[in-house]
Amino acid sequence: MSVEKKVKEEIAKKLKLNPTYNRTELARQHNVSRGTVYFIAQKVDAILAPGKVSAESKLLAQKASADESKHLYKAAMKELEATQKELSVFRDFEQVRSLIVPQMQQVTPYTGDKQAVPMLTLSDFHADEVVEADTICGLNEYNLDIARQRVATLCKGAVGITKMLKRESDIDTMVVNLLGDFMSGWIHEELQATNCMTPPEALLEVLNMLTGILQNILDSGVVKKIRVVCCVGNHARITKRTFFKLRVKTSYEWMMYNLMMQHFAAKGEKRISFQIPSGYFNWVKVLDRDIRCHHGDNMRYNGGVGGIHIPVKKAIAQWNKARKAWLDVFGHWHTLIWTEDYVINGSLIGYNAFGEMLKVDYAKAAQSLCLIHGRYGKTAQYPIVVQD
Ligand SMILES: [Mn+2]
Repeated sequence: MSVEKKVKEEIAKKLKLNPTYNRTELARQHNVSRGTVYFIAQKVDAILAPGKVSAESKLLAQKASADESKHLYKAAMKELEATQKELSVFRDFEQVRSLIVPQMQQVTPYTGDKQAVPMLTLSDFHADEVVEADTICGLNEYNLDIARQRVATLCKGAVGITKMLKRESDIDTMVVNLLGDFMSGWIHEELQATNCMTPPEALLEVLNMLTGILQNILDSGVVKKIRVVCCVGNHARITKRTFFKLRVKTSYEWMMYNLMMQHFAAKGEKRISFQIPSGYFNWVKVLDRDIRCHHGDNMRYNGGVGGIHIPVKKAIAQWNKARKAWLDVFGHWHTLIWTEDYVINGSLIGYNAFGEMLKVDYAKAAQSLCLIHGRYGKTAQYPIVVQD
């Protein structure tokens, strides 16, 4: 019920109870004009004593009625004005619209060079290491069970993304970079005390994990061939400090890669080939582009402002003087970063005290898959996030 109606009813009620109620007083009480009161009184009088309406109240009632009509007229005019204004905006828009002619294209499947190679980069599993959630503010938790679950997620992601990429590109080969630190080893006293496996146990676990990943991809039929490019990390070493000249052959990972290669050779598996490293770098040519793969520990970074990019760019510029790479691909920093010139892989272990100490950006555990396109170069880039 509108307030106005309520007020009118209130006045009528008072007049019915006392037909001689002072009209002026009533008007003042309800903050309405005397005319309104007389108008109401006229109606009440008509009910209480038909035929006894005074000339004065008749006149005042007519005035009140006229006032109300005037008020309604003014409101209607105002509304009309607003509507006209709105309409003119639409008229202007119509004029502008006729000036814009969208250039429509015929969207047909791409017919140029569609050759492409998905490049899956795996590194930094640290499968023997344990991350207790409460030591890292609950940001991550890691143990052997979680590592195995993450590997399962990784397989699904790698196969699923490649299937999707095949819808628009001709893909028959996948490059899988195995860039080291799949195990943490006993290189520090702390790891020796806290790891869930000894280095030889870790070696066997990771050997089975990686062989499984490769076999899964082959079995999925998503690619016809896999080229595996291997690099050793800094963690799987058998020496106290990383050897420079003998880096590769003092690493459990070098042994593991050889075992993997022999495993597939013994099975007579022709669809997979291995590039075992002999130094820090392992180069791979993908669709005529030179890619320099390495673990990523040969760069110094101590959490400086500007992030890891400055030392990385400096290192790449120096290495390029010796042999120019189209792209550098490495891990070690546990942070997934894609740029034009380099790809830094994430980790399977995820955020831990190492990341906290390095002050790298927090990120969920992830590995990298990107597409090298014959015509367009490095195009699609997918993080395979393996952490729930
Ligand atoms: Mn490392």
